[in-house]
Amino acid sequence: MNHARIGRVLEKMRAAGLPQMIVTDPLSIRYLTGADIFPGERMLALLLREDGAHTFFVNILFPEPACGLPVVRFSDTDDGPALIAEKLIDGCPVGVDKTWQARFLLRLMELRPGEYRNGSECIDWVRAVKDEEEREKMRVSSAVNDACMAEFVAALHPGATEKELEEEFIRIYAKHGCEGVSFTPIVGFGKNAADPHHGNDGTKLEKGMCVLLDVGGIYDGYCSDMTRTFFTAEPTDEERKVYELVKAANEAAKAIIRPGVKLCDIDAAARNVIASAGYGDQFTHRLGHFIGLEDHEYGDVSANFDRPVEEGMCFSIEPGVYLEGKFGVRIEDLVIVTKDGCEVLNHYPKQLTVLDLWK
Ligand SMILES: [Mn+2]
Repeated sequence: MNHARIGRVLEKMRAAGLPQMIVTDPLSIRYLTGADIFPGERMLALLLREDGAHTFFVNILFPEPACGLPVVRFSDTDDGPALIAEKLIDGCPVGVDKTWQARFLLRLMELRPGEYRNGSECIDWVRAVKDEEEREKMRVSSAVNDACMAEFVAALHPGATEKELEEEFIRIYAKHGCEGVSFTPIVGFGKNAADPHHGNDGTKLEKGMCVLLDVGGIYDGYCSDMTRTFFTAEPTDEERKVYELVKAANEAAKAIIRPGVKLCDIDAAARNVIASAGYGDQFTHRLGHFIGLEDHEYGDVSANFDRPVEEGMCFSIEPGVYLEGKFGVRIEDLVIVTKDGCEVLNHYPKQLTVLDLWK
């Protein structure tokens, strides 16, 4: 078990008035205990208590975790929530993380009536602030993504379809030692790039189409995520203007990041650049999301989050402008907040690039 991380969660629980908390997200459990158990539909739970009497509940189908915590084992025919109920402190509220299946929580509430609260932020905001070991893993993962991006660009060729490039990109990540992809790579050609979450299809690359690549791999447990947009012919005036605008928005956001600045103000810094050029309505999503063990972790860089950022937080900065039926541009980097600014994890170039594929 990781005492420092569990200690940080206990501090947040104290501040939230939660003497006990049930953590069930397998990635949070791995983060806190080192136990790598993905239980599927079965129950897995880590009960954290402020008095230190933590308990780990693990089905006998999975190997006994050697993490130094008392473990309660159970079988498929046991009543898992009943075992948890026995270890709860009487009369005290119980925090529960946001992903626990309702059928387990509702059963526990029936067995042990009382106050239950969404305590997920006690773990989510701890995961949001990367420790030294994690910062280094995020740097390495993004360096791998930079190297893969160079190979993705080299793999582009006239007539290639989005779908076949998706498959090729997944092979390239595997070749670079990734365990998997952070998400299915997004390959958007021309007007498909105007759909921020385009599902790759049989569209063939033709001269003049823009190419939007939103890609990330999982390396040593940590996700990368980067977007670049390229042109395949001399851009039109509008394409050039939009590209430079999105790039300026990306840079404006990064320029104000330092501890104490609010997430919503970072979003506004980028959004104002785009809105003042008249494209505010075409920037249809939040500026960014937290990232780490998962591609999208809790916490948005958006108007909905006024939390001040802290040194060690890691999130994406990904402004975009989408012109339906025409083209789209998104430019995304990951950053880690430092003591007086931010460290940009992606080094793949961002200047407007025309790929000469029809030589
Ligand atoms: Mn992203």
